[in-house]
Amino acid sequence: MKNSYSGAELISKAINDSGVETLFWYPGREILPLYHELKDSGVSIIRSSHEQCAVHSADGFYRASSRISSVLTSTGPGSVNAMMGLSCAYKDGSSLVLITGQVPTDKLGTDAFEEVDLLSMTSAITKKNIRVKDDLYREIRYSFSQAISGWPRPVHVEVSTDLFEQQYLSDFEYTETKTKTKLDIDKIKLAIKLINESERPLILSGYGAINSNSGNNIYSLSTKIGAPIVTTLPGRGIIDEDDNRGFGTLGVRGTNNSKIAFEKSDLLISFGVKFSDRTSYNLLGNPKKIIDVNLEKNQKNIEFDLSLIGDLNEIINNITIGVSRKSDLWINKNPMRKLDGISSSSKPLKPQAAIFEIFEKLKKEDIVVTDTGSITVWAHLLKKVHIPRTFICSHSFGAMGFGLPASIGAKLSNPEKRVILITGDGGLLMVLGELLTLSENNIDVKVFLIDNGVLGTIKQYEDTKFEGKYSFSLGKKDFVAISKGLGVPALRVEGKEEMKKGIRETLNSEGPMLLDIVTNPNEKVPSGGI
Ligand SMILES: Cc1ncc(C[n+]2csc(CCOP(=O)(O)OP(=O)(O)O)c2C)c(N)n1
Ligand SMILES: [Mg+2]
Repeated sequence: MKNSYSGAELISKAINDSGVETLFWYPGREILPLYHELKDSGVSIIRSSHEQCAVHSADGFYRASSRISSVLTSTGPGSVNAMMGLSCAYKDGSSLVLITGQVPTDKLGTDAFEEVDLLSMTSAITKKNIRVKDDLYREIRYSFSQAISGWPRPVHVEVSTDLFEQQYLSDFEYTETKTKTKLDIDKIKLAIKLINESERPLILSGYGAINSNSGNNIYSLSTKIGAPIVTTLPGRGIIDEDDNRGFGTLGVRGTNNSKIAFEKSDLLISFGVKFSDRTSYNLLGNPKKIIDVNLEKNQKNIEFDLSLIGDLNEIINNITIGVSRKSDLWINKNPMRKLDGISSSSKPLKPQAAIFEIFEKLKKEDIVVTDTGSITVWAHLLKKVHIPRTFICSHSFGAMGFGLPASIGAKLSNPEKRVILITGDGGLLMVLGELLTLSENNIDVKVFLIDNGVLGTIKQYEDTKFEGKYSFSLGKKDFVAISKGLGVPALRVEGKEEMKKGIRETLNSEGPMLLDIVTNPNEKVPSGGI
């Protein structure tokens, strides 16, 4: 039977029924009716310091858990601020639903106060963007199911402010239509044939395999056909990198082991790989055969010898049953090269020595989030990833300011796990308000600030390309005072012993803490991988 409900009631119920546990928002008059409906509805609500951060937090929530959350922002400027977060989630493949307020229906298209064409803006950075009209409950439920089906991507829903208080009849009926791609037996047979003919097969696993929880199945296939497993950057963790089958990352800043295995292999079998330019820069022109397995058709202009579209696990299992057993790994991995400077005691500290020391103290299941800059490179080179969704960075978009809000989302989706952030000073300065979000909500993120006083990545470039004419400064600031002023305990360390003690203290602290590690601005990230 249909009863009468306000638009805000319908949207709030749809958000709850879509399984949303946490919603990030920033206030605006136009969205208050929905906020007031939501706040006692069971969803946990976090007010971020900035709309960009609200979206990064929802993005981090998804990356660390594969569970969807939502963001609520207001008309005009409130929602334009969210565009950065949305771009990042879109490029990196994260599911979330952004609900934005819009001017009243009768003002649409009149250049009203705060009116801006949000749907045009988000059309390039969302999987779907819709303006809800009259079937609010169903349209919101549909938006959430779109965001999590297929390749994960954000969805934008725009609501004119008058709709929140308008009355509608609804019976809360919603039936999800799931389409499943039928298994193509002929292609499975062809894949089996190609693998049986191959002497040196190599498995490349991407973020799609993480989203499909395919780790165990990929491992079984690898064992049966003797194929090493290499991964993309976002695909790290599908195999424990300590395992003798895990050869590390392929592509930009990849491992030597993966590079050698790739060069010697005669067949590449890829699972859930986007083939971004970060992974495939050395793939084109290589004569080896490629079997690509993906949930959706790959948009990249790469010629595959065989492309299988559908449920990854179903495809992998059918291939594994059909292939002949081969002798074990056709190539063994070598010990990894140690990076220069990781044991250095020099003062100012080398950033790699500090990051190395932090990672030495972590447990396998701890979640590491990084911001963008030379710190991302150091962290990527120094971290061994053991478990999916425990190493998070803005891999395809490289957004500075992503780290702190994303780590908030990661912690909220994994309250039982330790979450640590590695950030640069430039990136942290962009999102300082999120320290207040940490302290106000007692969100237990350990913030490790690699404080080199410069935009390290830019300085390194200017040093090499512009004859050392590093031309600007990040200014004089006291991060400890700033952090404490925003309610997060903080400590500044300089020498090696001080740094080691500070890391111990931070990791053992109760609640959030910031460790300001002063490092050498002249240290350069190495070229290539390890
Ligand atoms: C939002 C944004 N603005 C600018 C850039 C370009 N950029 C990439 S890294 C970087 C410097 C980062 O500096 P910092 O956070 O201090 O880290 P460091 O490189 O010093 O370790 C800049 C400006 C970017 N990636 N994102
Ligand atoms: Mg810096």
